[in-house]
Amino acid sequence: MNFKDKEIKFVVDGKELGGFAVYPKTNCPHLLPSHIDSLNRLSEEKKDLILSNSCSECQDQSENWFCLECNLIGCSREVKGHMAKHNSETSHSIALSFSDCSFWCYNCDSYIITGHLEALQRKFSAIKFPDEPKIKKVEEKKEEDKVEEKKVDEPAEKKDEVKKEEVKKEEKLDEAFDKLKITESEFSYQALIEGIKSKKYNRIAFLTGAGISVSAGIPDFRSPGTGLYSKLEKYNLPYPEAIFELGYFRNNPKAFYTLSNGFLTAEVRPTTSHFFQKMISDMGVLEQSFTQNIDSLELEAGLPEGKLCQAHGHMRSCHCINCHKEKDINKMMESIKTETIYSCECNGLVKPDIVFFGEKLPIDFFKKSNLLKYVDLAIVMGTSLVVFPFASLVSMIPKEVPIVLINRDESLQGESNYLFMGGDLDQNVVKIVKDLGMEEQYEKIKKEALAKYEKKNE
Ligand code: CNA
Repeated sequence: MNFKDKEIKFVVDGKELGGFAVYPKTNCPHLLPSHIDSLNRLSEEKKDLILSNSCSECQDQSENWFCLECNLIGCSREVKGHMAKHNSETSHSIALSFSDCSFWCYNCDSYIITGHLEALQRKFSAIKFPDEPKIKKVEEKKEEDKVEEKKVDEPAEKKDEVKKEEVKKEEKLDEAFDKLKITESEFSYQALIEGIKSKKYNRIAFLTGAGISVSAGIPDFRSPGTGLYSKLEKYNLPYPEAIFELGYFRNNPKAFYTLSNGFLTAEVRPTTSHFFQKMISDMGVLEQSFTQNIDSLELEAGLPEGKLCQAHGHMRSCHCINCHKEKDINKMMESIKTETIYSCECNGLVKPDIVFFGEKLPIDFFKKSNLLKYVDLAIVMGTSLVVFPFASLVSMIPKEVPIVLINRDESLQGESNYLFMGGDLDQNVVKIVKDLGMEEQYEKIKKEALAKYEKKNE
């Protein structure tokens, strides 16, 4: 990985990966003590602005910046660029992003960071992405008490039966755990469990791929026999990746629409790995989850949107590839289900907002990748790590930070400070949850998320 000056290109082994990331400047000459004062005031007196705000010019609420000079709020260049316009009209240079609490200098045209700013960034992040309250609601407590009372009333034979069932379940789990392959390289499984339990690791990152959704019923790409790429013969593609290539899509959209029916339209529920991430988030120790998946199952599991970076986009919206107008996602899904091509009034093809090979990754990916410099544990799950630039995220994790890979194949090798948990992903995660002694919290998260899911799909 090679960072050049400020606007850097992702370069791995001399190969440019496409897309740009921005490395923060540490000596911005435009940052003044008055800016820090303004930020302190914001963190004390105007906290609400960090949570909800709109652009002073267009009222957009999706991605806004806060000018440290005059406290004006303006939308980003990804929206209508009103903060950039403000800078060109006034030369007020430094702004705080309400989306991810980073700082940008319009005069340096770069992200900026200093010790002061870093501390403030943490403060704002804590306001914006607070831990969910851990105090149980009175009703919940009453329900739990009722269950406990019921247990006490059960007759002795029933209790024995339940106990036998539990022992059987434990034996089955132990059998499954025996098949898992744990390889330690300077970082032990015990250190992982103790470090999470004690919250020694309190800035955890997840890097995930298709493998985490396989047990939901969505095939991955590359698993031999079951992966999507091994089922593409009938589409007569020049090579499997063509199905997700923009150039190929322009000339042969039918192939994408036909293949996506079933693959992208199936009703799927989150898996063990998604609930596990929500559990880590609820503990207040999740820095960010980066995923290559487009299924949004992390959100279905209850992960807050701000904690998730969907590097390859998602299926929650769609656009025309010609005039770039946003189109109706329900219509898109209907078109996929009926395998008919969805075209815009301008005759352009409509494509869901997933990143095809040959397209740039969302700006969110490049912004948030900077967070990896601050993580203290990285958990990589269900990915072959062959798609770039996502795979290059691993090299952005500081050397001293332990990496855990949970995957059938050992897609990372030669790392130090590294733990490989081979075998089935779900079983490995169940083992971790069990060894953390957090089965109850996990089950509660799962129950709540599935209940919400069922209600939504009624
Ligand atoms: P991939 O290359 O198919 O790799 C998946 C990895 O998961 C492999 O290394 C498998 O060994 C591993 N794996 C699969 N099942 C299990 C299991 N049960 N237990 C343990 N390990 C398992 O997929 P990547 O994510 O690395 O490739 C990136 C592509 C895949 C991205 O562009 C995604 O958009 C794309 N994709 C996404 C989805 C989805 O959203 N669910 C599905 C299929 C492909």
